[in-house]
Amino acid sequence: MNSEQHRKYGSLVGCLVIAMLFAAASEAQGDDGYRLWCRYDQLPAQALTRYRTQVSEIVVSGKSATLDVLRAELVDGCSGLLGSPVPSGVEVSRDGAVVAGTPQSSPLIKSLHWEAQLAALGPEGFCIHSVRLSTHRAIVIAANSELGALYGTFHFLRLMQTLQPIDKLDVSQKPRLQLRMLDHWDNLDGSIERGYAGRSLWNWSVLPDVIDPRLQDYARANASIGINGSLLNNVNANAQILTAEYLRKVVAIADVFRPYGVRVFLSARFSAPIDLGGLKTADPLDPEVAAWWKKKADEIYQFIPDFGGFVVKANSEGQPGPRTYNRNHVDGANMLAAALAPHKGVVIWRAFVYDMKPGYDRAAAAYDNLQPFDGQFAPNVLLQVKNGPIDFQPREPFHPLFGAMPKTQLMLELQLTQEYLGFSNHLVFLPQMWREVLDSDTYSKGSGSTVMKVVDGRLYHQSLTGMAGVANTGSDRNWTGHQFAQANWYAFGRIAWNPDLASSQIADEWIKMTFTQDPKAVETIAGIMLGSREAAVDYMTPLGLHHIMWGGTHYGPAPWWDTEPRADWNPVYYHRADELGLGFDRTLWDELALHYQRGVDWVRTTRREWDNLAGVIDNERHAEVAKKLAIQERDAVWWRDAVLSYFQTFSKRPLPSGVEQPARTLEEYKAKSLSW
Ligand code: GCW
Repeated sequence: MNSEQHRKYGSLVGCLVIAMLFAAASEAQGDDGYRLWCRYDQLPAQALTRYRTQVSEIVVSGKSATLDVLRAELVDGCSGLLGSPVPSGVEVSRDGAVVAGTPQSSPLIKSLHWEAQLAALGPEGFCIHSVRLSTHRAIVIAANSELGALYGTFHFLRLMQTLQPIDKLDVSQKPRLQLRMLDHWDNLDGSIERGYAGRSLWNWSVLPDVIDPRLQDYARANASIGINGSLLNNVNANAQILTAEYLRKVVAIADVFRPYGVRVFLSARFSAPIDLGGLKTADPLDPEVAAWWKKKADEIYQFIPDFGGFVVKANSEGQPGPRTYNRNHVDGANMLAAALAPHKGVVIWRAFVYDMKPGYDRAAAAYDNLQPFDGQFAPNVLLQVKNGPIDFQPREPFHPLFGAMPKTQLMLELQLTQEYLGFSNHLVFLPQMWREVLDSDTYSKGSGSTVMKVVDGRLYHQSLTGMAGVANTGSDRNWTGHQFAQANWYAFGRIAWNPDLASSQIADEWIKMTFTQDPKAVETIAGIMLGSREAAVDYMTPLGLHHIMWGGTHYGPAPWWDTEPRADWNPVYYHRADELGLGFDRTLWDELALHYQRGVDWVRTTRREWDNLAGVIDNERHAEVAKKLAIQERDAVWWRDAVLSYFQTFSKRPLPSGVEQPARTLEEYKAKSLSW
C-alpha cells in the first residue's frame, strides 16, 4: 500500500472490510489513476481459487528499510489481490508460504544453499522457486541483495496481477543494463522543460523540512519496474543545485529513494566553478577548476554517500562547456570523472551536440563532434546518445554513433515525455519506437550488430551500461497527464531491465495491472496501444518527414516555419520541399496524403473502440481518456490538413480520393498554433 493510500485510509490499511468497501466504492466513483500499475484490487474469482492455495502466509525475517518495504509490499499486495488478509511472520507454518529475502536476512534462504545460483544473478538479480521447506510447500524469492529481493517481490506480484500460473515457479532474472535511469528536466522553480503533467514532483522551496509523501510513491513505482536512478534536475542546468543549501534538499530526496534502490544523479552546469566558486574560468585544464570540482564531489558524497554522479549537457544549445575554453569534450568529461572516481561516481556526458559548419548536415553533427574521441574517455564516463540523430522525432533512424565508438561506453537516451508526440494529449505507446531502434542493425561488426548489443555491452564489452528515459512525470494526480502515458513509464523500466521484451507483452502486462483483466477488453486496448505509434507517424510525419512541428512549442504542424535564427531549427531545413522535391512526384503525393488520412482514420476507429469499453473500465478513467481521444482526433485532422495544404503549394495536385478536404485555408493554419 502506498503512502497516498495510507493517508486516505489511515491505520485501517489492510483491514478486509475496508478493502472490500474500497473495491466497491472504486467501481462507483471511478479511479483517478494515482496508483499506476501498482494496484492490488481483488482479482477475478477464478484466479482467487487458484492463488489462495499457493499463497497463505508471508515469511520475511530481518529488519532494514528495504526489507520493511518488501514485507509491506508482499502483505498488502497478496492481501489486496486475494481479497483477504494474508498473515505475516518469520517461520513457515503451513503450505503456501511466500518466503523472501537474502541468505543474510533469512535463515530459511541460507539453509537452501543457493550460493552458486545467486552468485550468477549479480547484485540486482533474483530467483523465485516453488520448493518444499520441510513438510510445507513454499515459494521462495531470493537474491544476493535486499534490492534484488525487492525486485523479485514485484515480479512475483506482477505474475498474480497478470494472472500467470504460480504453482511451479522457476524464475531467474537479472537486469541486462546497469544504469536504468529517469532523467527529469525539472527546473528549480518547479517548472519542467517539456513537461506536460503539471509541476515538478520535487518541491524545492519547502525541502528538506517538508517531504511530500508522493516521493515515496514515485520511488516505489520505479522500484516495481527496476528503475534504479533518477536525475533530479534539468540538463539545461542551474548551478544552484550544487550549493550546500540545495544539497541538503537533495539529501532528503535521496533518503526517501534509498530503500527502493533509486540513486540520485544531478546535472552539473559546467560553469559552476565561476557561478558558485567565484573562479575566473571553468577551463577544465586549469588546476584550480579541477580542484574546485574535486572538493565539490567530496562534499556531495559526504551528504549522499551513494550519489550516482553527474549528467552534463555541454556546449549545446547555449550551455557552457569545455569548448568555451578551446578544450574538447574529453578534457571536460575526464576532469569531472577524476573528481568522482574516488567515490565510484560516473559522468554521463550527453552527445546531443551540434555545431553549424559550412555544408552542415544536422543528422551528422553529433557524430562529427564526438566520434573522433573514441577511446579517450575515462573508465567512469558514459556517453549518452539519443535514439536518433535529430531529436526524438516520431520516427528516426538509429543514431550513427551506435556502433561507431567501439572503445567508448555508450548509453541510450530515450524520451518518455511526448515532446514531439502530442504532449500528454495523444495516446502514443512508445516501446515500438524503441524496439525499432534497439533491433536496428548497425553492421559495425558484421550482420547482427544491433543497437541493443552495443548498448547492453555485448558487442564491445563495455563495462558500464545504461539507458535513460526523459521522464514524463509531474504533479498531475495521474502522474503523467494522460492515463495511457503511464504505460510509457512502465515500458521504459521493463525494457531497461530486459531490452528483449516484446511491446505486445509489455502492453498486455500493463493493461492487466492498470485497467482490467477482462480478456476481450485487454485485447481491444492492446490493439489500440500497438497501433498508436504508427498512427502518430501517419498523421504527423509519414514517409520519413520529421521536424515539421510548430517552432518552440513543438505541438502541432508548421512545415512552413522558417523564422528561427538557426537553419536547423526550421522545418523548411528538413523537408526541403520545392517544385522538384517533396510531394511533386504523383506517387509520393498520393502516398503522403493517404498516410495522413490513415492516421486520422485510426484515431476515429480508436474512439469508437474506446467508447465500447464503457462499463468495463471505471467511469472516471474511461471518461478522461475519451476526452483526450477527442483532442487527438482534432489534432490529427489539423496535422493532416495543415501539412497537406502546405505541401500542395509545391505539388499543385488535388488530394487523392479517400482523403478529406481541409476545413480551413493554409493562411489560417499558419496564423495560429494548435492549442493544447
Ligand atoms: O529537444 C531538445 C529540447 C530541449 C532539450 C534538448 C536536450 C533539455 O527541445 O528542450 O533541452 O533537446 O535534449 O538537451
